[in-house]
Amino acid sequence: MQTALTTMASHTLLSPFPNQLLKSSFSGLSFKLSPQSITLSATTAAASKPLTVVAAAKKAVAVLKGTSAVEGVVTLTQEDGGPTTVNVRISGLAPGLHGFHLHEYGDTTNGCISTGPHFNPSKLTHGAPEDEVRHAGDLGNIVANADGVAEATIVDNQIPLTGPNSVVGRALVVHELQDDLGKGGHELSLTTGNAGGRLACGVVGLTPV
Ligand SMILES: [Cu+2]
Ligand SMILES: [Zn+2]
Repeated sequence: MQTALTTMASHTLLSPFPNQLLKSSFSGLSFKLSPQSITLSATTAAASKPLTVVAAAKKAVAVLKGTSAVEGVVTLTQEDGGPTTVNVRISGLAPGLHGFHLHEYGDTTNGCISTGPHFNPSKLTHGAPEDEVRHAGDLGNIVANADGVAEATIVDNQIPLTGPNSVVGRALVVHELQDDLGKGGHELSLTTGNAGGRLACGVVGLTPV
């Protein structure tokens, strides 16, 4: 804090503004501000644009758990209206492919069952992440290695962290079986990808950027 005060004092001396103005702007600053806040205030005084960019970055996290040993952590980050980057690490899986979706509700009162169907604001049928016709929540499959660990980075345009289709408050679910991406010919292919039981799930919640 001593450093911050010293910095402000030297800034005051260098300022071309009349003393009266300096006094009022100086007293308007609270000394309870963290160093980061002081930096933002200084940035705002110079140009307001950088502050807008800082405010638009969003980050969320989901901690996945179920009734078995399957568990994991998934982080979602989105910058300024761009795509959402999803970082996945889930352990305790059988080696191989597992369906991975964003489900409609962040409700786990009855375990992963109460998270409802795949998030589907456009009312389309189930598909692959790269398909035009897909649920917004269709994130495809993740692959567990021989140790039962699946790690993936998914970049997707249909699961924003802000706006009317925000996925904050909804849930991520990892499944027992491979998602057939709508192409398996099973009666469940066009709704769930026939991906079997829900092994673990977690509600997407905001976390500091
Ligand atoms: Cu699912
Ligand atoms: Zn789906």
